Amino acid sequence: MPSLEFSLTATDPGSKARAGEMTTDHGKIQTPIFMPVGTVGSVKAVSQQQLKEEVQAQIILGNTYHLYLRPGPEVLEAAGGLHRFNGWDRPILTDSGGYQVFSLAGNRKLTEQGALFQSHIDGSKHLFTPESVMDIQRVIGADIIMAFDECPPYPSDYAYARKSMDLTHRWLDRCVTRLSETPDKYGYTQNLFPIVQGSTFADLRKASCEYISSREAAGNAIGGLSVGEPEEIMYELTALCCENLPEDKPRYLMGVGTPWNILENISLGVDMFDCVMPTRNGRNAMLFTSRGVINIDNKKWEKDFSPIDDGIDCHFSNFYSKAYLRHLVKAKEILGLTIASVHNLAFYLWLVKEARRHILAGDFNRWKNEMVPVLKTRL
Ligand code: PRF
Repeated sequence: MPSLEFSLTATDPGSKARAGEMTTDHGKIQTPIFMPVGTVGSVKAVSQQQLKEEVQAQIILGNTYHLYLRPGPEVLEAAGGLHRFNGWDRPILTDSGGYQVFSLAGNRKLTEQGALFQSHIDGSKHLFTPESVMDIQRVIGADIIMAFDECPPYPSDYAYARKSMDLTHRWLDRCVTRLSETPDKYGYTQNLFPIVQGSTFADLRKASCEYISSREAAGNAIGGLSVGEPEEIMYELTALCCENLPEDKPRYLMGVGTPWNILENISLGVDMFDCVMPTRNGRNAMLFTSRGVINIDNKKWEKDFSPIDDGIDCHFSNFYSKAYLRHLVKAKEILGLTIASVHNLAFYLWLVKEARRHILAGDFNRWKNEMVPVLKTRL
């Protein structure tokens, strides 16, 4: 089976931004792209139909850690994979679980073999290895699957960062071997993306990019950023990684970020993003709009009957008013969570679509510099 294809459509003359197109067996993805996070196989508070029609999502994310614990590989295998299980027939990417083990599980222990951890649901003990994580991702059946890595905390000292990076590289080799020994399960190709680590150390990041690039994967990810370091440091390291990763493969910056983080990182050469921010912050009354950031809890919106955002192409955002959404949030109505999540996701998808349009038009950098202060405005 042919693997994922990526072609560059245009590059921005004023920055390193690129517009491209990725082809998977579940359809095409136009880049730069934002991927809504559907941790347990569901984007919280948002239906698959809303993801297609309102948000215009092209690809969504799932988490190996969560799906392995619940519903578990047996159910997913019986369903015929996650696409069949949740009805999402467009591309899916799954994260490998290492990151979630370290942010969620109790009593975790890292060894050469893998990560021992206790479930955050019932305290049961489990071992993730590069091999088991590949096997689980085979069963889940995502189009893009992530290598098993360790994301060192910020700050980490040089010795720890180096040891951790070397372990991530050895784990990558075990992932590649396991994947080559196991066939695609559901008749379409699953593509492994390796992950660059190296904490905040330029020489480690460069070495990691070289190691990862030599595996000639269909795409490459940048991990270990947006873990508490200052934004300027993140941008420096993203720039360095983009310069040292192949030009002709998609670059995925994991777990980033705010709308302005996304525009800045697009300008450095990143093609793919995911983050819980639009959904998680949306459920906590924070709205991202084309005019700036809104705290919908604030009394100032009580009688503001204007649309949530008439600057983007989403029916929910154009139809429901700020005052009505504020009322739903105050009354803890379930619909409030849905409207806030759909709007924020639609806004993120609108933002990357606009970025792509400006890259194609050749004026991305000028637009980005105008847009960033607008996006940061507290309304
Ligand atoms: N590794 C993996 N998933 C991740 C990260 C990582 O470093 C991050 C870091 N921002 C988010 N999600 N596997």
